[in-house]
Amino acid sequence: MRRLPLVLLLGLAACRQDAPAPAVQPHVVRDATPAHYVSEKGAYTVTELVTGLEHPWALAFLPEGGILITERPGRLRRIGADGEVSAPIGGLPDIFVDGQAGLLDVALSPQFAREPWVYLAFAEPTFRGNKAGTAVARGRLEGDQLKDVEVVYRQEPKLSHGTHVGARLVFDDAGHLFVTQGDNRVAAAAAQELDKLQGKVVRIWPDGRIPDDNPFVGKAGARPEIWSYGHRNMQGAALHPVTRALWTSEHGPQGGDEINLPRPGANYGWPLATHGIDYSGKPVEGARGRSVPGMEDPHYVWEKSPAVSGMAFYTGGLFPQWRGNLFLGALAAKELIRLELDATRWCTRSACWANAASASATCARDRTARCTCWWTRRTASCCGSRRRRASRVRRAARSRRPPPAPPPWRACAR
Ligand SMILES: [Ca+2]
Repeated sequence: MRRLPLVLLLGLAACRQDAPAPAVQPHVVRDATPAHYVSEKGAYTVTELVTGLEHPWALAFLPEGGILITERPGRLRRIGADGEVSAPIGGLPDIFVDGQAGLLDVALSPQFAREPWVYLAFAEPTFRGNKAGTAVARGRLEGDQLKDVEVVYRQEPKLSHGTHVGARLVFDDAGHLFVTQGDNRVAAAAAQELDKLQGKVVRIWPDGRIPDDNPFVGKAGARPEIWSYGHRNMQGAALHPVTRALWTSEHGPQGGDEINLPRPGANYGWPLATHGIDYSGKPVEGARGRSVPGMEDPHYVWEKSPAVSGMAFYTGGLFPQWRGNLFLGALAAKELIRLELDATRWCTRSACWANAASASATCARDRTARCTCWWTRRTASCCGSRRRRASRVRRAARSRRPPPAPPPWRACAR
């Protein structure tokens, strides 16, 4: 029986949004009893390591061992290599805590050994304290204090009353920092407005400077921080381990959770294009349909929303059968979702999304061959019948029916 560290589950499943306040201070669980599961691909065990955390939201693994972990109500703690849980780390910026808003992501500088910056994504209050916007601060970790704390990015104007603030942090290989943001819910249309930062992925340098090659630099009426737009609320983001492209997960309204591969300057549709409906049961205000010309369709979409949150690609060696798979926490479904997807957009949706087994890894290994999974002998066999799948897609195209529905998301365990 294989053992899956709880830290992985904590990082991806994040937390329930209605979790009660902890009755006890966080502490290590001594002599925890492992729970055994059998998943679609392999068996594993889950062992509880720490209990008493309040809305644990994100993890960052320290190079010397140990973990930094955020609690959404505004606490950052260190779980030491010995498993002990620290008191809240001091020096954090002002944080707006209400509903979905609070302290969210944590990430380490890619040069952490030389520059021990800790980056925090959080909801920053207005000076009146009645609204919030997504912000990023960094500070140097010295013991259990953050020193030299500075806000390197902030969303202005701030429109959130505690909803849809994102926010995930991802560094790319060139050292840029991506920040995902929500539409603040009160401002869904703002996701289409390029003079606002709601509903956008932004790309900055870690000190807050704006890269010269951002897609809207020098364009009148557009914020130069913007990388992509038309997003609803992205709570997950990760770099693909091989293509190194940014992937994001996004909450739809009622239905229509999405995975996207944000490209510079592209429009991802919200609220004009969506697979979901409003919570009232009516169409989303302003929506024109599931797909709108000139806007990007999702790379993957859930018709029924599991409420996808944090995400990560599995690259470890402990579970070779999961290598290259995408894992997502799901707040409503309370699941850890495992998806097998293709590495490139070119071969997705109507064809390869139903691929099984090592399609993702195979695609990922050969970037130049594009849809390698479709043509290589190895993947053809792991995808099942290539001929049958191709036939299904062609039939769908001729009849003008939508392509075959993707398979239901796959949970690793209940
Ligand atoms: Ca979309």
